[in-house]
Amino acid sequence: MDGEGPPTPRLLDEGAAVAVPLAGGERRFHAIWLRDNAPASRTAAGQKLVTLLDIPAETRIAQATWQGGVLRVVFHPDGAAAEFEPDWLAANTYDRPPAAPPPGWTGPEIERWDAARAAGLPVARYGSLRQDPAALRAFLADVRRFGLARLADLPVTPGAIEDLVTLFGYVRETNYGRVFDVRAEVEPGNLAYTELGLQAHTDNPYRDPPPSLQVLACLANSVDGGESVVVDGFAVVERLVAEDPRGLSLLSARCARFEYAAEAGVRLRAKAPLVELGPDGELLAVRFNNRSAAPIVDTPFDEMADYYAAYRRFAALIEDPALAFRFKLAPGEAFIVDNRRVLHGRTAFSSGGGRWLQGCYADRDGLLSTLRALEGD
Ligand code: OGA
Ligand code: NM2
Ligand code: ZN
Repeated sequence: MDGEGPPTPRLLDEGAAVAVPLAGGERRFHAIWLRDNAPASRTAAGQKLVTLLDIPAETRIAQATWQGGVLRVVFHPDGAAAEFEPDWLAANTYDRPPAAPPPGWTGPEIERWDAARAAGLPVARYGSLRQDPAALRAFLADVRRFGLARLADLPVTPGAIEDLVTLFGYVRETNYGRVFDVRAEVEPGNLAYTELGLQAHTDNPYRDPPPSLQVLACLANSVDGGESVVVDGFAVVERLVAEDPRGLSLLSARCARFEYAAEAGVRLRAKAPLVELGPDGELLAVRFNNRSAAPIVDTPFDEMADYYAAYRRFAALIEDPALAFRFKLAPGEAFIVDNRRVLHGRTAFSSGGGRWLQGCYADRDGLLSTLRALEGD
């Protein structure tokens, strides 16, 4: 004990690590980790100045003591010293019992939804988003939590969608343009530009990476049909795992292929699993787009029949009316989806030019950054 302070940290394994008593209990930290995270090796803006190769490979802790409420560590062999706030150490601990959540898990910031829950989500007013940071924050937080947010009162003007994206991030320009018109065309290069219904899908899985956000805004929708449908792909995966864990392991372990080549000068191709898991089984993304599916050739012969059975079940769950939320966009209404998570589609509509949407891609990182800044995080 150092006088009145908390118990003295204990050196472990000849200084390779230290066990630090913190408010939540004792937490171990490696010498190399502490040295790599020493506050003084960053600029005032938080950017790291020192690379790992600048740190001696044989770094050990020579001494660790509390001084004035902070942990002071002296390193061997060069005698460098660094100080760590206990709150910072507690917030950045990696000394936890290994969690073994089931594959397909998601963190606390994600809430899965079904059709009934989606119907109850708020519809934001565009004017409020522009004027009231709290309203913008709530809207963006819904995108993070549900992968979906709806909006009304957007000006019924071509290009208004771009101003909407500017509120939180950056337009992702593609071969379809910064903003694209979705309406029936005479020689459609994409089934989007017809009156056909579109099975719920994620957009552009033939890109690497696919755009992680899509906004669709309505300028006209006086047709019969032409309803929008959205489905939480993470809820679909949850159902699939509950029924058939092996189905999930097949869809996540083997790559599907996608391509789009209907325009002169465009040959987009990508391969990725239909369900993407992180190395620790965290559910990261789904990709599902029948229009752009290329032959699946990365699943071995002996697994293909089971793979297709899981793929079919995935497709059937997407159609389940309990999961798929349907609504009809009116002029001035829009929605945003997390294109890594939420599938969208539409029902067929009567011909005659009465339906006109504009779409725009953007990315989640910009949205989440704006949201954290609004949250003061
Ligand atoms: C698309 C699309 C939806 C719609 O173009 O990819 O999903 O409502 N369109 O037309
Ligand atoms: N459009 C509408 O991923 C897709 O091909 C969906 C995208 C053409 C930009 C259609
Ligand atoms: Zn689409």
